[in-house]
Amino acid sequence: MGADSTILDAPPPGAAADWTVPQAWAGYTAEEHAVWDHLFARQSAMLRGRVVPDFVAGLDMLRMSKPGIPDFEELSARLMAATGWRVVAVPGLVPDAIFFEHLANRRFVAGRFIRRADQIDYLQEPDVFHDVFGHVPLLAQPVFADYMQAYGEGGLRAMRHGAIDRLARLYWYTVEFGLIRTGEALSLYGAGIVSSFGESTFALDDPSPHRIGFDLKRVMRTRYRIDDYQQNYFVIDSFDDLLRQTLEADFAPLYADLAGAPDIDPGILLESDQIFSRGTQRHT
Ligand code: HBI
Ligand code: FE
Repeated sequence: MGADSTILDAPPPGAAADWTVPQAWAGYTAEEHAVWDHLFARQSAMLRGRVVPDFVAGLDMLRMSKPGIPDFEELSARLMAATGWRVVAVPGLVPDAIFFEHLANRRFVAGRFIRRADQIDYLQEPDVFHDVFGHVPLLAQPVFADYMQAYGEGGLRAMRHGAIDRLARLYWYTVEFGLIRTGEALSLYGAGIVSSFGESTFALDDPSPHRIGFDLKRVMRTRYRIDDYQQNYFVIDSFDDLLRQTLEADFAPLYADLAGAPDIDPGILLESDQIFSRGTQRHT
């Protein structure tokens, strides 16, 4: 996820200048592969009928149901053929500029470590299950793949405008915790949701959170919490619409506009919101 826990300012020993490390796939233990298999089976069952069909298509196309932690080389070869993206290993959270630079060049950075069996449901730093199971399937979807690259380019521009916080909110409420309309119903697509057992039902079915139509400026003004389920989720119409809304935005005037606008706390509804469901906010 995009949290800012422990980011070093220089690549640690063994990492390249762009912070990448070898995945060292042959070094995973049988226990580590078993943790992946357990999480994979549990999430695939949970997501049936809840996740956007493009996600399932991505899992299939990338042959991700093959047992064990995926080998990034093999995964990248399939992904490259689909959309020109690759998956590269990093030691943990990397600085924003490095993160954006990779995305802008169609490289998705993924942690290589996997949570321990006693940490199945909660961990602070993104591991290979979150990063690869959560994020990679949709990178095989051409429009979403373009959106991720545009986000990386937008990040590099946002750094020059001192607007990283705004952009991080966009990432949070789309790439990590986004919902999407599928006909009359809503489906999951955010990686933070689809890689979480608890949040994959909470985000879709619980009466507590608000579900609000996606609006770029609204999202960029909304704070988020990193320590619990979200109090509001934003719903996009389609990946085309998400890409169009963000690509069409001319970032300099957008950030100038937002400079005077107050932040919005999670859990708050505005007059102008398109409300899909008004939450009880019981779970806070
Ligand atoms: N590094 N490895 C990794 N993964 C992330 O998701 C990540 C990161 N560094 C910065 C970051 N995310 C975010 O803070 C940016 O989206 C703003
Ligand atoms: Fe993430």
